[in-house]
Amino acid sequence: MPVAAQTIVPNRPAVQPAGWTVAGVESLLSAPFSDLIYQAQQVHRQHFAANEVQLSTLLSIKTGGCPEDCGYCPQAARYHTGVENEALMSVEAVVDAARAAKHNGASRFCMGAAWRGPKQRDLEKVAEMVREVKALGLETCATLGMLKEGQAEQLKDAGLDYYNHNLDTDPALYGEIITTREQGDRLDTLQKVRTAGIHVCCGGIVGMGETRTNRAALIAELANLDPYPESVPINNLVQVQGTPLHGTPELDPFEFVRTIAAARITMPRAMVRLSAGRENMSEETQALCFLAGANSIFYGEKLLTTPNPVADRDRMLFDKLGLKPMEIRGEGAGTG
Ligand code: SAM
Ligand code: DTB
Ligand code: SF4
Repeated sequence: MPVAAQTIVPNRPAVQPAGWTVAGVESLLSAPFSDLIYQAQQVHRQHFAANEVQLSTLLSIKTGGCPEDCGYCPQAARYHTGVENEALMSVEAVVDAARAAKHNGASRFCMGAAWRGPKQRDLEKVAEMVREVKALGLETCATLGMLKEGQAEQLKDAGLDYYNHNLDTDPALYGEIITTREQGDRLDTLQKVRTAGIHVCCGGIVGMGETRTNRAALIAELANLDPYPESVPINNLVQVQGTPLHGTPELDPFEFVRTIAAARITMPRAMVRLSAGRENMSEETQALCFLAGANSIFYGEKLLTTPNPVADRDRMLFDKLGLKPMEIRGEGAGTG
């Protein structure tokens, strides 16, 4: 009789059955690789079609010149990265890009802006973009920075499905990566997004020189959000010359895959997105990420300012692996 793979029983606190401790997540991350992947596959198949991957296309609707100092970001005004500043795009140009993304097979369109947060006048224009992109039959997502009172409601009224706002890293490391805001500011915006009834897309970045314990702390923090996010992007740092984090030692690809698996196990119904970093990732590593429960990618030759695999390359990879693009799942998509 074949021996069943060992199920990893993480160290959960007794009084808080839904809670994840950092040690519990770290024990997942440290498990024998095959056991971890086996468990992640089981969880994945309980909640999702095994071979479907959602395709999201990103567009930078306002580029560069950001006043924040995020140590990873090529769009911060204070770093000299060669990114050209571009003002907020016109509604027409954004809708044209969304139409092209839909034509290429994307089901979600995500609009990103290099702001600390949107000014009211800009928000009204973004709301118009959301309205028109939604009317094309695409799911809509926006990432605009911190929101003020009432702004999340305006985006909801325009038809925004998801708001992306990442916790980025272990709370204990946050101050080393970003000094112009605190992680608590992020939590405030996430609360506003939730209260407005918009789905939360919230994840982080790995490969910033953090330890496995730091990665466990990030995953535990995300999984303990109540409720946990509907969509969890796991970004591998894209190193851009001129940013403080350029030159950070590369993360071992197996550690990246382990982080995806831990996100899948701790947030079973979330869309786990294999996000930034695919341009320099082997097909084999990407396949392991899908095996570990990733079921969403950014699709199209550019992320916001940095390269992403061209659509043909992804189509070939999907053919090799027998993967299919996920259809839009209707109202409530992402909640599993
Ligand atoms: N300015 C807004 C904000 O920070 O929330 C929205 C745009 S910002 C570029 C969106 C996310 O992109 C960040 O939270 C971060 O997680 C991710 N990101 C930025 N630069 C990155 C890089 N070089 N590598 C990986 N992810 C990155
Ligand atoms: C997310 O978590 N990753 C995307 C999206 N949300 C907005 C952004 C990745 C940006 C990578 C660096 C760049 O292209 O500028
Ligand atoms: Fe600005 Fe967002 Fe980049 Fe930070 S991640 S510098 S807030 S664009």
